Amino acid sequence: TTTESQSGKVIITCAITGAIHTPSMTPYLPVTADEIARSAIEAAEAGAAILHLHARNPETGQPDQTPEAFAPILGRVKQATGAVINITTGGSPYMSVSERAAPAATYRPEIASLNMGSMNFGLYPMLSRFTEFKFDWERQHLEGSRDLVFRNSFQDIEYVLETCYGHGTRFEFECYDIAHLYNLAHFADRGLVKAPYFVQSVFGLLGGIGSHPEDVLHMKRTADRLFGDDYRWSVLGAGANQMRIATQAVALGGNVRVGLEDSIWAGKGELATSNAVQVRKARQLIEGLGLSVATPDEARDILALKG
Ligand code: KMH
Ligand code: ZN
Repeated sequence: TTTESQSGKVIITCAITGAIHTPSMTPYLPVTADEIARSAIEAAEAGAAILHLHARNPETGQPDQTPEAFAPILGRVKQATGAVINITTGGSPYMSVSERAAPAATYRPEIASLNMGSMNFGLYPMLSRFTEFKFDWERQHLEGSRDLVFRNSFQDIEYVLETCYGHGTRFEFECYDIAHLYNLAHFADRGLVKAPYFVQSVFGLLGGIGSHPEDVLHMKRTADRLFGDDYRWSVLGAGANQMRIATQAVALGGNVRVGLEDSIWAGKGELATSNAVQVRKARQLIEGLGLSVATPDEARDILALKG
């Protein structure tokens, strides 16, 4: 099982800024390269073995997927930490797949994310909570999601695999629904991906699977059946469900992803003041369950990364 193969070590991934949340939602969202790098370094110091990175335009806070936007972030983070770098190929659902793959293809990180299926991507429910926006793009970003398909066709997935695989980059397979596990199994059957698969199950995004404990169990049971010992499981709960989902998954032998990309909260109605705050919470729950947090090198071992 996944529990035995990890010998009690749990990998914390921290997703620093992403493309879901916007600057007006929280003053703690890192936006400039300097803020993103500092926040990532703090997260690594708090126990995150893997840093999942996006970049933003420093003036507007809009997601920026140009390789140039990543350069200063990567430089600083690599200099200050030994953490595993994970570059997004999801970018934002408003971008084309070639735009999305460019930073990972350019910088050849140990890990790149790979989104395993197309889906609706409903961010508009956040309009009921957040009403004041400093920039026009923020409201459009939420409103536009009523008619937004996050496109990850089979051809798109192959494109990302082709542009990144030759560099020894391995993948965080983002699975937002059960079908996405079957899509991964399909690529495994075709020999286009190699075990151990790092499966990141995403719960509670509108358009994907829900965040009920039964959803979490169903995801794990299906992955167990499809991949057996050939996968390592990690979970992320979007929004306020983050820690409840993390707790259930860690108890089941899984790894966890936290960070302001997926949730801006530290408790009910309480904004997380940093990424490190959430990493510390994850560490507490892991240690509270009698397990320990994997170092970056232990994570490299568990996930068979190039190092
Ligand atoms: N924001 C997450 C729900 C990516 O960057 O490839 C998924 C994600 C996508 O991290
Ligand atoms: Zn991401």
